[in-house]
Amino acid sequence: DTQPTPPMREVLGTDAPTNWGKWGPDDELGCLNYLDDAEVLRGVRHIRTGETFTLQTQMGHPKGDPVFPGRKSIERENILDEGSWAPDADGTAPDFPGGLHYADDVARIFLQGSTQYDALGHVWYDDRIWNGYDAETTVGGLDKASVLPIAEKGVAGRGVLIDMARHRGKEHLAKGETFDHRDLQEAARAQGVTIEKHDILLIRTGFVPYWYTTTEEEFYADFCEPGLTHSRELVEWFQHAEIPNLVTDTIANEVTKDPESGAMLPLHCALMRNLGLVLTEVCWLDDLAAACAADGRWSFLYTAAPLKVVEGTGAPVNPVVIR
Ligand code: UVW
Repeated sequence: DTQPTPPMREVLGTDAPTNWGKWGPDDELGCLNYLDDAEVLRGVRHIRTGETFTLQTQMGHPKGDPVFPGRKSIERENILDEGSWAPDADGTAPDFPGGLHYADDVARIFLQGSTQYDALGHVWYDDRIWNGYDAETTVGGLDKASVLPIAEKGVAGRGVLIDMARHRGKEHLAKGETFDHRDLQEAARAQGVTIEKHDILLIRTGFVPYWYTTTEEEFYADFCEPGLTHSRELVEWFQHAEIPNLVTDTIANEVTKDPESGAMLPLHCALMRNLGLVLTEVCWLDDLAAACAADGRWSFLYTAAPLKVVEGTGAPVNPVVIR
């Protein structure tokens, strides 16, 4: 295919739906503004049994962590352990009165290198990030729309899980396999649940689990994750449903390459940059999905507290669901 990929503004349309200005000129929370106190209580009303599910993947799994090409798994180094106090050690370990010994680790991580919240300023096109802030504000760290305001707020509300892999009778969706808002609603109907206004939307594809059962070569060969595919109707659907937060078990929450235009990650721009919809990626949804399938209840309280990384492009998180 020799057709050049059009610029993002053409892929999305110059009149693409936007929520810029909706919450004022200084907003850094975007659609999380929908999650007010009443929405938290609506989520609480969907707790029945008290079972809890953590949605983070392990950081530093022996297999390595599923990351977007170009990123790396956490590099964790132990810098103090019992050996630090051995007679032949270098003597730098602190000699605490009472003889206390302790273990310390230091880690180098990609903030987007495991289960994480993307900051609203994480992606952009045409020199503008979320709410119209100048892309210059990203230089050296996000001065605007970093992950910090999201982390300061915390996320809680009614979550609903749509299991696209189960709906299509697959262990995991295939590379490049797509679905849209109509497919989500069809799957929801089959599950007997309704996606309601302001729901935190969780979508299971089985693709992160696939990482743990295949080889690295196979996982990254012709890398194209399955996922939501861009259309104006889909973006309008998300805008009208006022979805605050999209949570998936893929690395990027959308099909990697738009099959129509060839653009990479257009929904990051259409949903995050333009609508202020917050993305949570690389989640582990299998245990939650199994419990939901077992008793047919697909809604619950979803909570998440990403780490408070000042100027961060994103932050690791371990979301907790209570059913
Ligand atoms: C990129 O932006 C490349 O990835 P993600 O938002 O999935 O971390």
